Amino acid sequence: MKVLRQAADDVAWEVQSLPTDKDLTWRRSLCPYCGVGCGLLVGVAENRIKRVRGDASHPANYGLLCTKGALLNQILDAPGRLLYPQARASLDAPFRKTSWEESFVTIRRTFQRVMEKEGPDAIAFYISGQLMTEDYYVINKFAKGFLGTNNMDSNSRLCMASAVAGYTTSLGEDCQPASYSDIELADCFFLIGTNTAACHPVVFQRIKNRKIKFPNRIKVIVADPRRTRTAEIADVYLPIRPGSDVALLNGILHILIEENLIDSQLIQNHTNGWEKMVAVAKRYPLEKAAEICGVAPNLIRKAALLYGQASAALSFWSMGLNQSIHGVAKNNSIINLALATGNIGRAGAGPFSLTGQPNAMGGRETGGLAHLLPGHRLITNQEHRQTMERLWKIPKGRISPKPGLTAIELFRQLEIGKVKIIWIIATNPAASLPSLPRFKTALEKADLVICQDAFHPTETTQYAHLLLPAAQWAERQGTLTNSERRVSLLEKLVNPPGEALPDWEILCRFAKSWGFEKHFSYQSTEEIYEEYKRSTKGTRMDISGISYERLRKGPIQWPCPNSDSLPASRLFANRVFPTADGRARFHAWEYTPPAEPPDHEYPFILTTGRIRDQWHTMTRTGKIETLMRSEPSPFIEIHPEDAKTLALKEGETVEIISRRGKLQAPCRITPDIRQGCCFVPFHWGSLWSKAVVNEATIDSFDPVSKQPELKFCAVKLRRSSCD
Ligand SMILES: Nc1nc2c(c(=O)[nH]1)N[C@H]1C(S)=C(S)[C@@H](COP(=O)(O)OP(=O)(O)OC[C@H]3O[C@@H](n4cnc5c(=O)[nH]c(N)nc54)[C@H](O)[C@@H]3O)O[C@H]1N2
Ligand SMILES: Nc1nc2c(c(=O)[nH]1)N[C@H]1C(S)=C(S)[C@@H](COP(=O)(O)OP(=O)(O)OC[C@H]3O[C@@H](n4cnc5c(=O)[nH]c(N)nc54)[C@H](O)[C@@H]3O)O[C@H]1N2
Ligand code: SF4
Ligand SMILES: [Mo]
Repeated sequence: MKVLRQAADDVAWEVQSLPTDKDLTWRRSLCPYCGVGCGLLVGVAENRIKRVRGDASHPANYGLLCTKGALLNQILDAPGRLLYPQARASLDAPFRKTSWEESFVTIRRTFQRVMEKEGPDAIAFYISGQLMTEDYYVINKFAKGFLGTNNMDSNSRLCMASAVAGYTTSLGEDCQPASYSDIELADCFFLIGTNTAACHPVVFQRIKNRKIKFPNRIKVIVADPRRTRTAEIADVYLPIRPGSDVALLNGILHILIEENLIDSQLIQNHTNGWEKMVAVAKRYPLEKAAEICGVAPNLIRKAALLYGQASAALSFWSMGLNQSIHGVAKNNSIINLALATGNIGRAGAGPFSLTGQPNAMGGRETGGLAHLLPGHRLITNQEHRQTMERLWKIPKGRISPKPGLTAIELFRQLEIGKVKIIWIIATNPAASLPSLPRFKTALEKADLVICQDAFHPTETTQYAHLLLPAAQWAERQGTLTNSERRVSLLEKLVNPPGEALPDWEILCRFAKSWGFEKHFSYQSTEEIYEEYKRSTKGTRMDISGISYERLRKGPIQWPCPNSDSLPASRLFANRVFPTADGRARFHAWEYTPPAEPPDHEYPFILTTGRIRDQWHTMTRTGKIETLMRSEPSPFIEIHPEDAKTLALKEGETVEIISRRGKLQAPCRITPDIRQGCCFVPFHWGSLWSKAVVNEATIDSFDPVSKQPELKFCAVKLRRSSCD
């Protein structure tokens, strides 16, 4: 085996021929963590994954992997696997082992009792962007088509909802226009609200490689209140005040208009709303934008000129834009820049929202949010509902026309007793939701909490009456779609432990026990995929041409309507957009303040996010020693001036108090964060430490996308007395 390992900062880059170890069988797989969707080669022996390498032939990563992906072999045997169903009558009773059949009887009885009295909308599913497309499809079908409730939302509401709404309102549909291959064709990168180096390390490495290769020609702009490692490759770093992105983007557009760096042809022939856009942008002259954002005017000007003068610019963003009560406005505003400068539908250009979870995109495709149906269809559209009713072979009018409760709404309804049952699948809300004190109480009020997870305990299993053991990653088969619309097939390579089952199978077994044998008797994930595929026929995200057989030869991007068609790697090359008149829309937004601006009593801004070596609530990565080494414990980042005012020394424990709750974390004093702001990673839940940042965060959400403001709330800080 030939392995060339280049020492890179965050990734091991391997150029390789297929391994031929004697004692291992090497198979292709896919990383189950982030939306980069890296291809893997895994070495299997005796029903165990022994080794993991990057797949040099996968176009998302060409063999690159980050630390989390490289250590995946350890997650299947990580401590705390949930091995069999467990039940208890009340939250203070111990769990006892039960059977699948008995579990289904419990669920059925409680469902029936609640439905008789309150109707199906007293039941809710809270699912995850880490499920596979086939799981998503059957859960959606069961809830919306058979149980009769649209209360089926996903943690993607906390993650991608603003991007979905942003693309839909600006471009006409939730279609990410560019591809990763555009990275090697772009000459300007605008990274805003994304810590790409930590969260999409392989994408970052590709950008960095390009910058290293052409250091003068390639320009990088980074806008983030924290100078993360992403900013290390920046020509211009904009340390903006949290929440001020709309002012920044309007200010940049203002300069582009002044300097005539706009694509008048595209604007005139293929967009609507330009006049209003110009009027709004004019209200953001450089000095005003700079003042709102809290950065030097010349930096904004420089960024605008780099972006505007580039021959092809790619903008990347993620949670710094999405997780905001202005998430949709921020998304529209970054897309406005791409439309105004013609950076869409051509090589090296595009407004590129980075998806967080491995199948966040697949969830959107299968209608895995409370307002959606498969194939980018809408619950509120009668024709869309009828198409799905025909496909699901259910009576006309069966799907409720009322959009279901979105994540935060759902937990608020649980709080007031309107929702009685919640079935939680592949997500850990008792650690990842904002305003935890209130939502933990809400969970305690439920008649039945079902937690379907690969691990126990988690912060959420503590609130469950019923635990259902799920197979994870290579223990099951299915498809995933990454950020660039690329569908990959993940094969089952080992057997799940104990009685654990794939998520789709749990739902299908339950649906059959409920009496829907005819509609849920799938023999394989391929059969589910083929049914789902039919729902995409003729849509913009047509995957009719993508079969399991074809995917076994390699991953494929949508749209791909025919089995002999080559998929389009770039959308909107003809500048025709999926709106009624074929034109994209400028949506002009004014800057407005966040939900909870700092004040005299709570003078600091708390922002939250991720670190490179942990995945979310640590149920997997927290159990891998090598990954724990780089950041063994949580921390709060604060600026040296603020530390001075608070008389804090490095490492001292700080109490962080908001209007909702409090936490404690040792302080890390660094000039890399804006003065007046502090940052705490959200990985450490209550099973791990006292630094549970979601005890303090706020559950206000964007009025359109319903995505909560996880990146901004007001707090006060003080030296902890228990230090
Ligand atoms: N290592 C690792 N990688 C992951 C994950 C993980 O848990 N760990 N999770 C995956 C998932 S699901 C997601 S959604 C992605 C998230 O990926 P990212 O969005 O890159 O991650 P975050 O750290 O949440 O936030 C990104 C940055 O937004 C900045 N920010 C905060 N407020 C603002 C603001 O108002 N404006 C701007 N411009 N920036 C702001 C923060 O300082 C932070 O550096 O990562 C994916 N990849
Ligand atoms: N403060 C703050 N809070 C945040 C964020 C933030 O930036 N700041 N980000 C938000 C975002 S973007 C996201 S995506 C969420 C993520 O938050 P969560 O979704 O709550 O986090 P995970 O730890 O990924 O939870 C996944 C769960 O699924 C289990 N699991 C793994 N594989 C499988 C499987 O195949 N089947 C089943 N059934 N279970 C499985 C894992 O053990 C784990 O318990 O957090 C959100 N919360
Ligand atoms: S970049 Fe993302 S998909 Fe690739 S190995 Fe790392 S976590 Fe996995
Ligand atoms: Mo996410």
